[in-house]
Amino acid sequence: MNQTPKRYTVTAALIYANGPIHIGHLAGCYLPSDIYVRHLRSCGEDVLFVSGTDEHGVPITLRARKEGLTPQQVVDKYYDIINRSFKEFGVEFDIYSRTSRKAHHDFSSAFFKTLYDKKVFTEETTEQYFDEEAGQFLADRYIVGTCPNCSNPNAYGDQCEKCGTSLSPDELIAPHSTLSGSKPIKKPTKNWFLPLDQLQPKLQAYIDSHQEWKANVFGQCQSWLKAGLHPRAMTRDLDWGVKVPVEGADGKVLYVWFDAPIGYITASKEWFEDPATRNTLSYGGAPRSASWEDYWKKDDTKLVHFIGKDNIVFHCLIFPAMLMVHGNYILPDNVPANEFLNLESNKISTSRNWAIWLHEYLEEMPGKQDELRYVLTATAPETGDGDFTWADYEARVNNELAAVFSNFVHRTMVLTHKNYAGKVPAATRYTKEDVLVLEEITKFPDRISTAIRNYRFREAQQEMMNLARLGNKYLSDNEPWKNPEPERVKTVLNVSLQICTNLSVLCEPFLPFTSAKLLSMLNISSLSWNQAQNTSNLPEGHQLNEPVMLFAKVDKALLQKQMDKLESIKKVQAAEAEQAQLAAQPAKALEPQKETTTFDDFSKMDIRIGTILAAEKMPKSDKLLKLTVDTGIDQRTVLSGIAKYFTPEEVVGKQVTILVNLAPRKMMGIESNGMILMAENDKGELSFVAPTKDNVNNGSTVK
Ligand code: B3M
Ligand code: ZN
Repeated sequence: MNQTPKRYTVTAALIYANGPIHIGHLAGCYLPSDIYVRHLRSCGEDVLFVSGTDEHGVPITLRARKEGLTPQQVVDKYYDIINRSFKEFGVEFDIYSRTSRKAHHDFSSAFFKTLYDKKVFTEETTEQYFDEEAGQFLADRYIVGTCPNCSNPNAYGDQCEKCGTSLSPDELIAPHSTLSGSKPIKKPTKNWFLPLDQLQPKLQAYIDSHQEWKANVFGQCQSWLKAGLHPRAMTRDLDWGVKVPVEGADGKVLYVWFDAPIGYITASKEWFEDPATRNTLSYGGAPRSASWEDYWKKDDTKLVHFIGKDNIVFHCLIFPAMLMVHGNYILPDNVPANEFLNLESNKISTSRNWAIWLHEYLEEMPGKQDELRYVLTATAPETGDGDFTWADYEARVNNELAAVFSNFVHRTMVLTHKNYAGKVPAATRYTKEDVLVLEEITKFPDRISTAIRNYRFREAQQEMMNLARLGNKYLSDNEPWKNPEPERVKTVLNVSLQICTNLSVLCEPFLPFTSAKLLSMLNISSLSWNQAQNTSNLPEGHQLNEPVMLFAKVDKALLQKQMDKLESIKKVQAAEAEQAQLAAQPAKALEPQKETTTFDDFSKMDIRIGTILAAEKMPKSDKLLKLTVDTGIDQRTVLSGIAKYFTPEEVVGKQVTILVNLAPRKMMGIESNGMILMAENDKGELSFVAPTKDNVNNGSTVK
């Protein structure tokens, strides 16, 4: 938009209510949006900040099947966990709604009806994939196959999450059903399509007018446009979702990516129409505009969608297309999508449980919200994928939050209490150096603001820390604790206290809990962003409250627990991977029957039942175990190539079948007398051959 916005509508992705929130979600869109909104409000802007859970679509029904719950039970369960953890983490939406509410069913259904009445949709009967075993059409995540774009073998029927391309089931190579695993057949069914192909020129012009978007977002949009858009079905043959409000659509619901973004609008409307849905916020901003329509239909509103990179196509092309054809709505002004966050160098994965879950963090590291907020913003995946590690968490908390921020504030407060009973001393005479420091202080609000408004949150937070660094250095350089001149000490502490005050404003978007503690220590109510340009916010003689420590070093024991938790997940993963690999090994073809042998030849073999009395690993061999076997006729040493499948401990005491008259053989300097008979399956796994009754004593013959 070319004008200065009068108000802002800020949305954060409506996450599927099919699992809890993890740090990847936080770093991807919830922390950046919360920082952005807190900052705007601190500047006195009029902002409506909405989010909620996406409670429709196949991700929900699949989860319900997995957990043995109904879809409604699944969304109720996860809505509660997610909503609670956001609140505790200080991500403060005006409203945290859910798409299963009646208000949303009504509104999204009416939106569809408007497009239908305007004859926007093309109505088409097409052959769609159908799972005969499950008796169901396969759309979206019910069907997977190979992505035609990047060859990812696990692309969904509506999108490849690896390359971000939006797909239709027909485009998948070698598709199969995720319900039964079977190869689907085709069956005709009627659906309503949004003609994205016809809208392409308008969408192209829209994207072209946003060269200022982040390179990853702009680039992806251009490449989809270049490939050419196709009509896309906006309805599905499913029973969970918003019913399609037209005749002849029994058993059909709206495509989840049709109704979900409309959820942003519904949530805004709910905030105005049903005050019970409003969250209580800990901070202010300008008064709100009169109606939800101001936030969605007025040209002087700036609409910003915060999302993760896998949602780009839906927010930058499909939703704008819907808004365009509906008419009356403004279009997204920016969609600052982040890349992904890794955890200890590995991709975060819900299905492999490789994640740090927010609700668990909050429970296991109580009171440490700002520490996590800080580290996640410091490593935010803004321009490329980021990586969270516990070692980095420890280093940043100890070396930055505790050693710089907290240390500076604490020293300033303690000295003021010690020297002046907690009353702000007067600054009587500034040195040249003081003047430079005071001048520098005034520049921070603008610097931080510019970075935030341009979606560079890492840089913004770094700048905020630079102010704390400046204060910490100023205090250390001036050493007021050992300066003999009382007037100088007063001035130094006054300047330091002004920095603390300005920090309480400038840290608030990033560290809201810390800001609140700081305000309470300083015994002031919050100031506006612009006031942080002043260097005399705290008047002389103002009484401060007792100091508290803002940040402590990370508790080693708690940290170790977190690291151990990841280690044990790794072990489970490794075991599962091994299992999967074994299962995936192609079965060996069964050996053909050997040549005929004679009874005489067979009876030359003396086969007995014996018991393993002792076992040990052969040094320098990963195959051989050295066994002592009681054959009933003697006790002897047998070397057996079973070490890959059995440990010495587990074979001791086992009854086995042994060929006792095999010619002795020397291996690795030890003579082996006989051979233990083993059964080998088609995967090459070994098992002992042993009697099935317990009356078979050692020495019994096998014929
Ligand atoms: N529910 C995808 C997700 O949870 C989708 C976002 C909707 S935003 C309108 O990642
Ligand atoms: Zn792909």
